[in-house]
Amino acid sequence: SRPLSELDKRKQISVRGIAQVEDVTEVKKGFNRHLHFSLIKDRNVATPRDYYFALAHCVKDHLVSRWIRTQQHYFEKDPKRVYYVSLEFYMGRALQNTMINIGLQGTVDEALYQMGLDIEELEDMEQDAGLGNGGLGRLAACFLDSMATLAMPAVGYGIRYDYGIFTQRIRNFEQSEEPDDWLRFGCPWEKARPEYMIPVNFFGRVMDTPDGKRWTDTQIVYAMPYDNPVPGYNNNIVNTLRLWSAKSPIEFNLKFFNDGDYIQAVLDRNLAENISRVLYPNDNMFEGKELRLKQQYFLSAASLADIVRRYKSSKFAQAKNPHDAIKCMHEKVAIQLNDTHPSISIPELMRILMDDEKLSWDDAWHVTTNVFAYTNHTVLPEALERWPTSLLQSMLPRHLEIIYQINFLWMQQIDKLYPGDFDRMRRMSMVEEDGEKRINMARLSIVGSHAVNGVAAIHTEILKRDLFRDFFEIFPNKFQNKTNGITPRRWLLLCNPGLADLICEKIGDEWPVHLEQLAQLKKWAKDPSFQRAVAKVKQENKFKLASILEHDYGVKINPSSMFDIQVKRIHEYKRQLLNLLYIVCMYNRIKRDPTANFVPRTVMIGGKAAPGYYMAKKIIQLICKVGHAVNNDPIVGDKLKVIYLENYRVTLAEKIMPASDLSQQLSTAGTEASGTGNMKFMLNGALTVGTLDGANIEMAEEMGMENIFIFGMTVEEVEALHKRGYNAWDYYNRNAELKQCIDQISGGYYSPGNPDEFKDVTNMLMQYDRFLTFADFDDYVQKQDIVSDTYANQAKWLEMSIHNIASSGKFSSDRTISEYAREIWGIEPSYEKLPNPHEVV
Ligand code: NBG
Repeated sequence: SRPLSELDKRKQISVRGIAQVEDVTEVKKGFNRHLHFSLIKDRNVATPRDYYFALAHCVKDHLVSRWIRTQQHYFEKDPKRVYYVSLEFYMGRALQNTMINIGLQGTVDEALYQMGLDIEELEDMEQDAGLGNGGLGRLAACFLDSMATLAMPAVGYGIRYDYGIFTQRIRNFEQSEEPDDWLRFGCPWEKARPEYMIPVNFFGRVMDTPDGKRWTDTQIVYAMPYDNPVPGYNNNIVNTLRLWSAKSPIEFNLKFFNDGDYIQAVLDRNLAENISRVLYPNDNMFEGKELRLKQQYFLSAASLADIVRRYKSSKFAQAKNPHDAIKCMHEKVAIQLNDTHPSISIPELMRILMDDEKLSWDDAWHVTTNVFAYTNHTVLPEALERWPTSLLQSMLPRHLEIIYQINFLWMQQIDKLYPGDFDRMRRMSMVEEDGEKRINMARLSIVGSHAVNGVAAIHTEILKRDLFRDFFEIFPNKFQNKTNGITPRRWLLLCNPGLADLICEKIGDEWPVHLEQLAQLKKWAKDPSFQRAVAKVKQENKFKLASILEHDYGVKINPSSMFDIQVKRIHEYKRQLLNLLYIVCMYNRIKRDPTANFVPRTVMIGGKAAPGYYMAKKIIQLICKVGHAVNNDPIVGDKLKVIYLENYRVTLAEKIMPASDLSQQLSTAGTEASGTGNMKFMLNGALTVGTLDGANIEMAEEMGMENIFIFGMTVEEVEALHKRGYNAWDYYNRNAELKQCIDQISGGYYSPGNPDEFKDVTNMLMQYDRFLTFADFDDYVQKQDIVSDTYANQAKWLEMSIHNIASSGKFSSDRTISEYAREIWGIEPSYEKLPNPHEVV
């Protein structure tokens, strides 16, 4: 394989920002200054990591005046603020994104070149900020980028986990987890703000006083804010992502040290700081752990205290008397809840408004419901949060009391609307009484918010017709759709500079902020010379990925094979097993007739399994074992290779998307709320084989059914099949290829010496597959065969690929965020630019 030459790289970057001599000199100076004063090293002893830190500090220097000016600008203008509260922000790396967004990339590249350093080597030293699990956390990160790019006065609030999503290792065909110690060498981007530390209360009891309710005898943990810059693209805006870290109070556990073990008391202070220790690694799965509830309240309480403090010191509030001011907080504050994870914020704001600010229940409720909006990200029942009241009672007694009161009034309302309809009251109550008594956090969030949204059209329809149907009946106007999106900066400009340049040559350089302009590319879809150029970029990206994979895993890849990729968290509903069954099917076909025509494929599957998710881990093991058999079978040669992409994460995605030919999106219709990986592939010119689920449907609408390989049941057909009763045996008996695959797996063909290795997987598929894998098998195989035929016709494939790129404008997170702004938050997106830092205004 042939990586880009030094000249090619420099040529690419030169298109996006010519370096000025003075700027280059300035960057070199800054870099050397940091190497000397911050790293305290000279070039004799500096390591690539030192150079990375020197560069990061130097780039950060270029951010700070923009950051300060942006905050001054917001204070002066005093607009309505938006707060995106999320337990996850899956940010990935910051260096290259920062350089691109502030227009410094060309300059830095030239400076490092002159100093004889390799920028990519330095960039590779940066740890991913892996503070998320998958789509939900990455969506929050894309939204921050878009909000800054659209000059919105937005702040992200999250937790500064000491350990992000675990590092996945594949050992002996199985996943093992390593802690992600991402802060080991420090984070050059963050700024601790100990002066804004906030006390957060836990446990204790509620007292009735003449002055109202008081929550007392609590244990206190401090929330220490760390601010991270979020630069907008080319507009000199820098917003803030504020991440909270748990700090033990000075006196914590030391009050009584004189009558006990002082050393032990000091050691125990760490216990309080465990709150922000580690990200829970579950995707689409609720686990009712006490520490997780502490994290949720810790984030909610610290963020709300901060939000209320900022509001009170705003010009708007300062111009009123304090009591009146607090009553109109919703005019200047919008808070978006990223799923129900931070939904304890709703009773927390009620508590602040009533107990601290002395508002009446009705005034407090008016403010609260107008401040909050709630985004639902899943319909899977096992993911819906239902906290036992016993846990809430001891950890957050005042909040449970408030929730009961909210629910009491809510039930009264239902009783008025539907007198005597007790079954409806049971269905709509926030308090679930069957089995252990629990609080249903989605119902609390719907009632406590003025807007509820799904994340793709089909998903929102399912919310309205199914999951939240009773609620939709009462509040038809509360429910909205906001189809997800991705930032075109990271997911095209940054990760695929070759394609970005090609697009610029055709349609100019405005598309990164006006992605709908990509539609203009349609007129060149059949143009042979444009097709050739697109093909060349794709091939170069494939060479590059192949050489990374060869270097990292020692696998030899046929770079002219179709790169067929499925990367996402491992989950039964995402049906990696369907992909696997077709792999086994292709393998058997090759063995049956090794001389038959075969379009070569390199199938790559990647993704993490939640450490406690047994079936997901089995699926990884099965993929790896099948890969082992296929890859080492001399009859197969380089027609088919199966590669498990270890430790899939934001940074690996940036390398994979530009090199992909085929994107697999196989969820059972009705289960994947949206998907966002699907959009990244499309934007980078991969074709999709997928079901009519989530945003796939809208992608198909945008590009036309002739440019996507859609297969399988619709949501309605899935529902009908569930009603009818699904029987895997019917499909197994009717399809000889399917039968052969299953018989091989269950017979131990891929687990020599241990025939029972995959019994649990085949038993699940045959006896209790909730996701109806076999029902879509036939159609999937037929579509995959068409995919291969199409790939053999490169002109056709490229035409479709260009149509994919050209149709992806809708899936910019700028579009998504503009809709949130106008239809939920009541603010306007803007393309205004702040002046450059050196310009005096
Ligand atoms: C996930 C969905 C995805 C969706 C992302 C972002 C959760 C709970 N949901 O389909 O599974 O794209 O959210 O909305 O993680």
